Amino acid sequence: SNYSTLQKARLQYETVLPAVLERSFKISYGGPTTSAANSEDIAALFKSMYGQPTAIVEPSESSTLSSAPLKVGVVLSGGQAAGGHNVIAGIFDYLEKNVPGSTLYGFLGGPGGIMKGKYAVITADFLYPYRNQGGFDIIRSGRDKIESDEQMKMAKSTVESLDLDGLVVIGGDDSNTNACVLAEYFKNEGLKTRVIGCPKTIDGDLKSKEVPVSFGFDTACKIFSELIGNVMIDSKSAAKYYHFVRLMGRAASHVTLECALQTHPNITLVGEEVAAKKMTLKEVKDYVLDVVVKRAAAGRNYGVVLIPEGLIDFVPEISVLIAELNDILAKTTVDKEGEWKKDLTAASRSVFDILPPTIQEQLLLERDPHGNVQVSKIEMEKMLMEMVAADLKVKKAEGTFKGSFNCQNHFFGYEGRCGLPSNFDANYTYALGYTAGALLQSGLTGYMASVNNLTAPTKEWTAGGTPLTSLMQVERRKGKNKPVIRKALVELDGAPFTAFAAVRDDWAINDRFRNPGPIQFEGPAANESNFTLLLEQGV
Ligand code: FBP
Repeated sequence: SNYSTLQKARLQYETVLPAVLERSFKISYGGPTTSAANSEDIAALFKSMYGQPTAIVEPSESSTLSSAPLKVGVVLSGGQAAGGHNVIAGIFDYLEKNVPGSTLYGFLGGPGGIMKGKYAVITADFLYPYRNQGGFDIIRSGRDKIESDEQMKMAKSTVESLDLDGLVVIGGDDSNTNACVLAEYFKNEGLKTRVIGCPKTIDGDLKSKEVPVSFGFDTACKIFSELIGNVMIDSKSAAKYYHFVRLMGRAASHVTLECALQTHPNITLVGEEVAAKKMTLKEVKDYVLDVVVKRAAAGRNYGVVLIPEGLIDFVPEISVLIAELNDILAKTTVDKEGEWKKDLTAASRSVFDILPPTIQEQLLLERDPHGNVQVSKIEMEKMLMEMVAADLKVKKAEGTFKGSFNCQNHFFGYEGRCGLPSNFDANYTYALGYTAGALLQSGLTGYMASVNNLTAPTKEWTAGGTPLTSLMQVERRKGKNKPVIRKALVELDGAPFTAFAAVRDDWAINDRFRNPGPIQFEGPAANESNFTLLLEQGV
C-alpha cells in the first residue's frame, strides 16, 4: 500500500477502552433537563425530545438489553476533524461485540448521502485501513443541511427503506442541531429510527459540562502549535520578520488560545476579549502596534502574532455590519452597482466603505448552508498587517519609530484537520463511537454521546448521553429565528484565559517561545492532552 511507516504503525495501535464500556452495563438517569436558553421556544419546537434526562452508563452484573441485530447508519458532517474514523470503528466494534449480526451503513458525502440514499456497507475489511488514521475519507463528509419538508421526507424515505434502528450523526454544533431536528421528526412520524450525535469539530466550541471537548481539537491544536513553534524559532533566528498567523476555529478563539498556551507568542488576539472590551478595529490595531514599537525599542524587530479567524466577527462595528449583511444576503443578491447598500444602516455603511476591497468582497461571499459567514476566507491577518505597517510608516517619517517591520502571513487551518489523531483523540473518538452504540442499543434518541473524566487515565473515563435539547437556544440565522446548539466561546473568567492573561505582557516583550514539536505517539509527550482541557478540569 502507499501507507508510510507511521501510518502502518498506527493501524496496529490498540485503543484503550474505558472500563465501563468493556463490561455489561445499565443506563441510569439524572433529573429532567431544560435548554441552554429560550426554554419555552425549545420545548415548543421539540415536543417529544424536550426535557429528557441525562443518561449515564453504569456497570451492571448482566445486561437486560435485547441482542437482536441492529441496522445503524452513520454520517460524517461538516469540517474534518482527526478521529472521525475511530468513531466509526467504535460503533462497528460495539455492534460486533454486543449485537452480532448487526449492519452498519456509512452515508456517503455527508447528510446529502442520507437524502440521496447513497451509502456503503461498513465491513471489517473495509474499515481496517482507516483505523487510527486521520481524515473523513472512508465515507467523506459534506455540509448539506436536512431542512426543508422535502429534504426531511427524503431522509425519512432512506431510513425507512434501509429499515434503520439508529442513525449516528458525527458533527459540530450545527450538525448536531440537525440531528435533534431529525430525532424529533422521526419520532413524530412514528419511525423506529433513533438519532444519536457525536461531538466533532477542531474549533472546540461544542462543549458543555457533560461534553468536555469536541474531538479533533486536541490534534489540530498540536499540529498548529508544532508549526507555530517552528515559525517562532525561524523568526528569532533571522530576526527580521513578524509572522502574522491566522488560525482556524470559526467564531470561538479556543484554538488560538490553546496554541498560545503551547507556544507563548508575542501577541495573541482573542475574539471574545475584543467583543467584551468592545475594542474597535483601531484599538485592536493599536494594541499590535504598541507591542511592535516596544519590541523595536528593545532591539527586536521580529515576532509572532496569533489571530483567530473569527476575530472579524467580534470587532463590534464589524459584527453589527455582518449581522446586517446576513439579513440582506438572505433576501437579495448583491449587485455590482451596490443597490443593496441602501439597506445598511448609515453606521454600517461607513464601516463597510472604509474596509479594503478584498475584505469587502470576502464579507459578501455566500454564507454556508447553516447561515455562517465563511470566516476562513477572510484574510484578517493581512488587513491588520497592512494597518500596522501604514501607521509605522507615519511614525518612521516623524522619527518616533526607528525599527523595521517586515511581515510574513500564514493561515493554519486545513493542515490541522486530517492529521493522524493524537493518542488522546484516537481513544476519545473510539470511546464516543462505543458510547453511541450503547445509547442506541438502549433505545435512546435525541442524545449526544458524552465521554467524561478525560483527565484521568483512559480506563477511568465515564460514558453517557446528554439530551441534545439541553444544549439548545434560539438564534438569528439567515434572517430567521432558529433553534441551534449554543456555541461555547472562550470564557474570560475561565482558567485557560486567566492563565494566559497573567503572562502575556511578559511574552510580548521578552521572548519566551516554546516549541512543542510534532505529535508524539510514544514516549514522555505521547499521552499529554491539551492545556485547555486540563485547565478547565482544574488539573
Ligand atoms: P465544523 O467542524 O464546525 O464543521 O467546522 C470546522 C472548520 O474547519 C472551521 O474551523 C472553519 O471555519 C470551517 O470548517 C471551514 O469550512 P470549509 O471546510 O467548508 O472551508
